[in-house]
Amino acid sequence: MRFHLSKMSYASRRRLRRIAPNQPLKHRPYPHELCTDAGSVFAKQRLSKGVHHLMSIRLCLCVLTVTATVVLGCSRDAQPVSPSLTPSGVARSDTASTGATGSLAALVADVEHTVSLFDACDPETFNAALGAGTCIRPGGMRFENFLEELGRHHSVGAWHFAPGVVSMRVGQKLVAVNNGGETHTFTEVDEFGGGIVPALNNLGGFGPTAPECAQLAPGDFLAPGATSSETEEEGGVEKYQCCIHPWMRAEVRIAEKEK
Ligand SMILES: [Cu+2]
Repeated sequence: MRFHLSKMSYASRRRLRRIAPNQPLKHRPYPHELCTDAGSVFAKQRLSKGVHHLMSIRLCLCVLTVTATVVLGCSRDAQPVSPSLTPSGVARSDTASTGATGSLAALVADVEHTVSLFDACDPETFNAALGAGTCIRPGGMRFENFLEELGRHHSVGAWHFAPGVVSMRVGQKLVAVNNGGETHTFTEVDEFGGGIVPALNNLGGFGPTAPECAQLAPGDFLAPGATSSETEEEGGVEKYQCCIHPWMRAEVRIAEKEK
């Protein structure tokens, strides 16, 4: 019982701190003290020994209820933190807690690093120029503006991989997700190069088609919503690009496993 009261007091302090963070902690009553005070006032009004006895039972029940709540609450707080996705979509191994069970190595191996493939195609103008179904997202950049920006900047910012640099470890999974409205590829290349659409290559000045882009299989094309993944087997730096929009690029830095 002494252990439970001690644990309840600690958790109650935490709960009160959340409610009123600027108040000094030592002046705030604990929940079991509130129960005791209320019980004392009530008992004095009755002035009966029997009622005192009844109140003692009530107080015990009150303390037990609060203790059970605190213990359950502490149990939930003690859950290990699962690897989570950052806003950029990358699961970071350093956000993983070792928790009470399971080894750090197992948690690191389970981490996925996601690269999102984005675009901003306008379905009306893209489908009119390139064929029905080319773009299936709502709104976006008109096709003529897309070509103009590509010619001027040799890239179109809304068409990109995010993040552009991924840091991960051997044994972890690299996942590509097409969150755009057009088909893209996430193709590993030895060196960044041109894609498979001559008009875009010429407009952007990307040079000859990368050899890996010239050997694409049907499964290498990721439709909107599609994903691909692979587990990295060895350390080093890998380059990935879209073979349709060659300025969409990512560098993946893979560290060796920790011994
Ligand atoms: Cu693309």
